[in-house]
Amino acid sequence: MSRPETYYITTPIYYVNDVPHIGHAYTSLACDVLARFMRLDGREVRFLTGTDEHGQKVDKAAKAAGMDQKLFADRVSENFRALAKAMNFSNDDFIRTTEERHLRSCQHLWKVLADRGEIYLGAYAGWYAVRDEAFYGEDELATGPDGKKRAPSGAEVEWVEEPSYFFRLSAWQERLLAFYESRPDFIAPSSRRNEVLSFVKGGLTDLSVSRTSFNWGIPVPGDPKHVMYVWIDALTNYITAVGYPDTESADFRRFWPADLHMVGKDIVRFHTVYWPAMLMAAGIEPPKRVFAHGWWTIEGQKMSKSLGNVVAPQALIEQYGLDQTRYFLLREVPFGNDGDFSHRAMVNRTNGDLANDFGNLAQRVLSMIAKNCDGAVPQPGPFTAADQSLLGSARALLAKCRTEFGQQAFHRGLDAIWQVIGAANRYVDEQAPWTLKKTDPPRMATVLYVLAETVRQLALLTQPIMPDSTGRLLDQLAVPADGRTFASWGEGGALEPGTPLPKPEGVFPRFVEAESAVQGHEATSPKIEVTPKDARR
Ligand code: ME8
Repeated sequence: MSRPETYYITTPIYYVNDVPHIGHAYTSLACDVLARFMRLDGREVRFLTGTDEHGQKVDKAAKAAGMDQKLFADRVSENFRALAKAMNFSNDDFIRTTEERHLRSCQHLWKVLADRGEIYLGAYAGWYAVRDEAFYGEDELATGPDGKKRAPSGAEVEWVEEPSYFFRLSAWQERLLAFYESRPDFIAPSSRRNEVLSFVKGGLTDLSVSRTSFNWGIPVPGDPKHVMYVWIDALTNYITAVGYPDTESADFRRFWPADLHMVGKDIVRFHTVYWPAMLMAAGIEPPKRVFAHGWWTIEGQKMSKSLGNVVAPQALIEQYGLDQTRYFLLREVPFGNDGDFSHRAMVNRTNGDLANDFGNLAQRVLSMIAKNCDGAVPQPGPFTAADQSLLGSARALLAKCRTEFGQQAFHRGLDAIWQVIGAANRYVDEQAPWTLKKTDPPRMATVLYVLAETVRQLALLTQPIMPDSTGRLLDQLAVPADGRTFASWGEGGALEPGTPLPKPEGVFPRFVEAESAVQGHEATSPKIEVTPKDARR
């Protein structure tokens, strides 16, 4: 048997100066959904996340906390592991840049670049923003009302003058442009691609890649007064995790180049300019794609510690549920755009899309089967055009989602799925199985079979987004563990008439309790009852 195709996906590694918030959860969630989708679709997946632990920003944060840098990093890194657990992320690895494997990898890459003449010693004199861990040209800065110079991100900059090694980035301008030209899908969405192209066309200067004014970093081989610039260290994590410097290792050969680096729009330049240039300079293939998603604000405001509006994913999970949080984040905003988080929107998605639409569909179908079909998958008769139309539209969803998720257009995939959920709810109303129960029981059995089969496929396909709830739904349809991948899509995995089904129970509860406490919330979605009326007939 031939080995499955691979899929290597990465999140940014997060700085350990901060508590994890929904911004971090968002990027990793998008990766988790793709990783789960690809596994279900038969790929051998490597999903990597981790923490970025060196550099001046972490050094300062550790000092402010009065702690040893490594102990500080150990502690904060744990919070990101806890986030991954709380969010049910299925990462295969969690890398920390303070690990031995990473030190080896970074120092090796450095030596390769130095041996190839891509790195030289000089002196840096210019502006640096610790918050962004980035160098800025004078022309990029603005002076605020307080007289302080600031980077485009709003971060304060300071003047830095110190001996430094440089990477010959300026020599890579034309080769980078040729690379972007040959790989139209390398940077997505296209707005970001245009931004990067114009930045590179504007000319590149050599990049300072070492610092001497502090020591919290990986020592430069042969010149340990220098520590590597934190971004060189950080980006290298993506190859460390697949075995670099052993480029002949099975992992490296199988998983590199990565299929996708998922990042936020704030760090596009590092991933699409510096990183491919460094890799090409070292004779390593660049990743296949970088997707930069948008920025979350909170109730219309920038999320910040000073405003006290940082949303902790754990708080949302407690309030609304894990899968509700996962669904909301990916559904609410077209992936790639900026989005605003509000409790009202969260309640509307939880109650509208999940409880009313998907939950109610599943619940009424399963309850009717439990009551009227001896608690077993009903035996269908011949299918009518309406039956075939519903089954056909459910069946078409996998191909649609392969395309949309493959382009990271989660919102479009989900929209297509919810259209089928809507169609299935209309079909229930039109077919009125509660009436057929009296007038035509065999037809009722067919209708309920068509619906159960539709729910099975909807549950299969939404597993990557809502693994827990859909798992319980598939349990209620008695779908065996080995029948839950996309290999069981369509007729091949269809429900077997006569299979006994467990007692149904709702999986998408309505958010009621604190609803009145949600500021400004009006009940925009119709109330539903916990046990739908149809089910009691
Ligand atoms: O930049 N909305 O780490 P970081 C959406 N260590 N996403 C957000 C967000 C928001 N409001 N805030 C943060 C670093 N993010 C480097 C990365 S990679 C080799 C090194 C997400 O802790 C988004 O993905 O500052 C952003 O790119 C990332 O967190 C920045 O995390």
